[in-house]
Amino acid sequence: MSATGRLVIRGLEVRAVHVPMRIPLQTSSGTIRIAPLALSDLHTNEGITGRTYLFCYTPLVLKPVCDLLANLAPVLEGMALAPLDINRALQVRFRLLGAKGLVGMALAGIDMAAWDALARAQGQPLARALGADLVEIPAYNSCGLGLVGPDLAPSEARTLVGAGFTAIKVRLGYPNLETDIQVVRAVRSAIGDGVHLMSDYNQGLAVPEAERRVRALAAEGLTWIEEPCLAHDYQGCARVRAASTCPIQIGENWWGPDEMALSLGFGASDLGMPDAMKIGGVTGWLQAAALANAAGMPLSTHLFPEVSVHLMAATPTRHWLEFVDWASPILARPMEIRTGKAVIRDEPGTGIEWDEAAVGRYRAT
Ligand code: SMN
Ligand code: MG
Repeated sequence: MSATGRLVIRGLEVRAVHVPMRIPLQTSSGTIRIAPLALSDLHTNEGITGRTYLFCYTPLVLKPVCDLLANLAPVLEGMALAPLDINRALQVRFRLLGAKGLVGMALAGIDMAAWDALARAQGQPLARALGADLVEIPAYNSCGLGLVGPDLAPSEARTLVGAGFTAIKVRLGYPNLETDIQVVRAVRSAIGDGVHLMSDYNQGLAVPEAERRVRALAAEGLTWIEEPCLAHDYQGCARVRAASTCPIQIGENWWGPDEMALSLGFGASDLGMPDAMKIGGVTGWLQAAALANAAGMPLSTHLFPEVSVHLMAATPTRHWLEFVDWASPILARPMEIRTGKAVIRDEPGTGIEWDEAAVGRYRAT
C-alpha cells in the first residue's frame, strides 16, 4: 500500500470454469448439473489482488459474462480501489442500458473483488473491514434435495444433515400438492423434529395454486416457504403471504436494493434473502441490509456463502446463511461449517484463493 493508503487498479483477469456439482439440483424451474463460474482476479499496482466468482446459472451466459468483465478491464485500470466510487461510476456508465441482468452480474463481480482487495490491503477479514466482528453464522445445507421424489428425498435429507447441519432445504413444486406434502413428511420423519426444514418452490406456482398449497402446508412445521409464485409479482407474493401462516421468503431475484425496496413496499414477503450477485455485490448488500433493518425484516443469504458469511456478520437482522458447496472444488480452502454454523476465518479478505490445478482442470474454453 502507498504512503497515502490509496491502492490503484492495475487490471482485471477473468477465467471461465465449469465445475461439476456433487448433487445436481432439480427445481420446478429447471435443473442445474454444473456450476458455470466466472472467476475474477482484480489486480492492483501495489500487488494486492481481490478475487471473486460469479455463478452464471447456465453455461449459455458464462462466456458473455466473462467477455463483459474483460471488456470492463480497461475502464477499471487506473481507478482508485474505492468500491463505493467504482460502483457509482459504473452505475452511471450503464444508466442508458440499465445495470441489471448480465451487466448487473459483471458490476457485482467487480464490486466483490474490489471489497476483497480493500480488506486484504488492511490485512483484515472482510467482516472486520465492514466494521463487524468474526461471529458464527447459522447455516442450512442447500446442496441437494431437488425434486427427487418421496422415495429418494429421505436418504438425501439424512446425508445433508449428516454433513454437520441442523437445517436443510427441500425443493417443492411437484405436479400436485399431495406429492409436495408426501415429500415434506418423508423428509421430516427422516431428519426428526430437531432439524429446521426450509422449502423452495422456485417460482413454480400460479398465485391461486400457491395460495392453496401454502394453506395446506401450514401444519408441516416448515421454517419458510420460498418463492411460491413469480418472484417479480410482488402483488401476487403479497396475496400468497396473506394466505400463509408459514413465513414467505423471497429475495434471490431482487436485482439491486431498489427492487428490494419495491418488494418491501408491496409487503411481498415476511423474510428476505438477497443474492450477493444480483443485489449488487458487497455495496448492494450493505444497502439491502439497511433496508431490512429499517423494515425489521430477517435477512438470509442466497448462494455465494464465502462472501455472504462476511456480509451476514455486518447485517443487523441476520437470519440464515445458505450453504452450497458448488465453488468448493476450485477453492484452495473451502468454507468450514462447525455444528451447523459457518465460520469466518481470521484471514484477509473473503478468504477466496483459487486451487489453480482445479481451475485448470475445469477451465471452459
Ligand atoms: C436456487 C435456484 C437456482 C440456482 C441456485 C439455487 C434455489 C435456492 O432457489 O434458493 O437455493
Ligand atoms: Mg430459492
